[in-house]
Amino acid sequence: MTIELIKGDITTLAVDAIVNAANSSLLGGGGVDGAIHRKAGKALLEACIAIRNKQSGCATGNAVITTAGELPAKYVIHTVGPVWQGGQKGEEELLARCYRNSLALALDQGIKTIAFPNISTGIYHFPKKLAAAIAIQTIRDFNPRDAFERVVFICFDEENYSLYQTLLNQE
Ligand code: AR6
Repeated sequence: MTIELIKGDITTLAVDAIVNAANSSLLGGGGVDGAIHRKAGKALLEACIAIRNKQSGCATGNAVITTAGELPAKYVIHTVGPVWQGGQKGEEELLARCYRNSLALALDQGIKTIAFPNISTGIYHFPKKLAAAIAIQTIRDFNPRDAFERVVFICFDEENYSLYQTLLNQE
């Protein structure tokens, strides 16, 4: 597995799957979720509504997969990160579960290349450095990691990008 770091917009990536930092309604929102829904168009929203009708949305830490509509990626994996509430509400484990469950879904689907945004570090206020450390460790610990050719961390803001650069270079 190659771990890659990119600075930019996840909606431009032609990977097998991009991960969306969604909310439990699955109906879209701001941040990266808004950008993904805007660019993917109606097919994505309809796929999300179909999942909602079957299983009433997506719980924090879980993930669901849909078509990617008009995006260059083939699939969107929607995961719901925890809202940071000070760190005593299981936020760290819930964030790790987002990465783990997204990879498990991808594995089931035969996905080889996948890109993650910095889940929970925007509107949900998870501390960026801690979130980056959890993201990297969870990806490195995933078993079987050889199932994936390429895992991309895509950072939209400079602060996340430089945190990832530092942490990825530490080993
Ligand atoms: N490409 C990649 N990363 C992006 C992009 C983009 N186009 N746009 C923003 N980011 P956020 P959260 C980064 O707020 O904290 C939504 O309303 C951004 O810089 O999108 O998990 C959902 O519906 C930040 O580092 O997600 C939920 O209600 C990261 O994406 C709620 O926000 C995550 O920021 C989820 O909050």
